[in-house]
This record gives sequence, structure tokens and C-alpha cells, in this order.
Amino acid sequence: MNRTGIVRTAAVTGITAALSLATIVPALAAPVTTVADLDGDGEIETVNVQQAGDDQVISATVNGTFTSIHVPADTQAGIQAPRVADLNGDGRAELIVTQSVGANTTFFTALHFDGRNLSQVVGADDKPYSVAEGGGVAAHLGYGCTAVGGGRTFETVASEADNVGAPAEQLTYSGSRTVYTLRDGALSVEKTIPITSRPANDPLLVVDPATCDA
Ligand SMILES: [Ca+2]
Ligand SMILES: [Ca+2]
Repeated sequence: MNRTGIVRTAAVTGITAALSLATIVPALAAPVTTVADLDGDGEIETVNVQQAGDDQVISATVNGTFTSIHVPADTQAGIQAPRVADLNGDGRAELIVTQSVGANTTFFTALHFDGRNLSQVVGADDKPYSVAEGGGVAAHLGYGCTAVGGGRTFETVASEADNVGAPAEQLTYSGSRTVYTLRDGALSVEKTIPITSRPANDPLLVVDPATCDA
């Protein structure tokens, strides 16, 4: 058995253990909290996340007013604290919320505070936006931010391996890097850069979510 096989077996055993534990103890995941300045006034709000059936409820009190939103959750993976980001560099935090956790890939949605309520960031198609991170060997997926002027652009990479099975140092990926601007809770595409057969360490493929930190 090669090393990859051993790692996979260990991961599967871990999942099985987690599943049987969930069967014995069907309790709801414990609520989690994080802190973010949602309205950019310099005061930090507490953000609570709680499981509700197949959903998660994300809530906060901003400037004395309570707001909450339901979004789908991955009940098997449990409730996770959102990542606190500022995708456009305006000083108001966005929340990157885990929606589903796969073996290699995690899907997130983004929330913003519109001045009154928390709402889902929408894409150019006006639908709730979702971004993937990870991909294992077969794909290279993720997001990051780039400082532009006084603000930031939000950038995603979505690519697939051209040659799965090749030695790691020979793997190349093709897909695209998309540059977005976020305004009033909506992402619009600034440009899409094609990626053609580039190694994983190519600057076009490299994205670091920490560059979006608030
Ligand atoms: Ca605040
Ligand atoms: Ca922001």
C-alpha cells in the first residue's frame, strides 16, 4: 500500500468513528461564536452560529438591533465558526460560512451586513454566492483578496488537474482565476483570467484566504 492509500484509510476510519459517535449521541452541535465589526463602526460584534435542523442560524446584535439569517449547514461536519473577512476592504466585515465539507473540498457562502440585516452575498447571477476551497490532487480551488487602491478585489481559482496520476512535481492545472468586486452585497466580475496547464505553485493558481482577513 502506498502512502496515499494509508492516509485515505486513516481518513475513512476517522469518518466511520465520527459517524458512529453521531449515532450514539445525536445531540445538536454546540453553538459557536466569533467576533467581527459588521457595520465598520469600530465596535466589535459577537456573531453566534447555532444549528437548527439542517440549517445553521447566524446571528448578531449590531448597534442594539438583533439580526439573524438561516443558511444550509453540513450537519455531519458540525457547525463551524465563520471566517471573518473583508472582501472589499471597506472596514465592514463579511462572514465566510462553511456550508458543506467533502473529503477534499469545502464549500462556503458569504454573508454581509447591509446596514440592517445579515444577508447572503450574491454573485453576478443574483443568486447566493458559493466558493470552493481545496480539491485534493484532482483540482485546485480557493479564494483570496488583493489590495487595490484603498480597497480589495476578491479572487477565486477554479481549476482541474490535466494529468491526474502524474508525479506531484509534474501535475498541471487548467481552469480560471476570476477577479470580483463586492458592492452592496453583490459580486461583479472584473475579469476572468484563463489558466492553462500551470503548476500548482504558479502565481495564477496561488490564493491565500488569509489575504481576505478583516
Ligand atoms: Ca460594529
Ligand atoms: Ca467589507
